Amino acid sequence: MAILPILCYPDPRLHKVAQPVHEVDGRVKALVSDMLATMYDAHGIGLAATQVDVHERVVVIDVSEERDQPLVLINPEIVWASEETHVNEEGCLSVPGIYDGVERFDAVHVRALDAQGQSRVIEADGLLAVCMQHEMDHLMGKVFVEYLSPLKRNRIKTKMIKQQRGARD
Ligand code: K1U
Ligand code: ZN
Repeated sequence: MAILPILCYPDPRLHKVAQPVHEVDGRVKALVSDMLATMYDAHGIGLAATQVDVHERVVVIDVSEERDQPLVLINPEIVWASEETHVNEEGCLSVPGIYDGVERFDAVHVRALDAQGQSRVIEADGLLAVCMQHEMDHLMGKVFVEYLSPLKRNRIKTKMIKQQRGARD
C-alpha cells in the first residue's frame, strides 16, 4: 500500500478525461488499495483516480463517521437522478482550504463495478450523493471550482499558485 501524491489545482492533468477500466485485475486492485490509503491519509471522504494522475474511471469514497465503510466505484455511471437539486458546501483535496457551494442532484442511483468487479447499483442521497457527483466530475476532468464565477475561480487559481510556490521555495 502506498500514499500517492495528489495533484493540486490548477494542474492541467486534473482536466484529463478518464478512460473506462477494461478488467478489474491485480493492477486495478492495487490502485484501489493505494487510493483508499491516500484518501484516509488526507482525511478526505472521496478520491478520484484523476487526482493521483491515473486517468481511469476509478473512485473511492468513505462518508462514514468511523472511516470504516469504504466504497469502490469502477466505471461509475449515473442511471437515475432526482428532479430536486440543492446547493451544498464542497471541498476538494486538490484545492486545499477552499470551500464553496455547488448545486447537485439531491439523490442519484449509480451503477458501477465494485472492487471484485461485480456490477452494483448504489442508491445514494445526502453527503454520499454529493460526493459521488463530485468524484464523477473529476473523472470527466472537472474540478468543483469550475462551477463558481470566473472572478472567484481566478482568485482561487492565484491563491493556489502562490501557495504552491511558497511550499516549493
Ligand atoms: O474529491 C475530493 O477532492 C475529496 C473531497 C470530497 C468531497 C467533499 C465534500 C463535498 C463533496 C466532495 C473531500 O474529501 S474534501 C475534504 C473533506 O473531507 C470534506 C470537506 C467538506 C465537507 C465534508 C468533507
Ligand atoms: Zn475533489
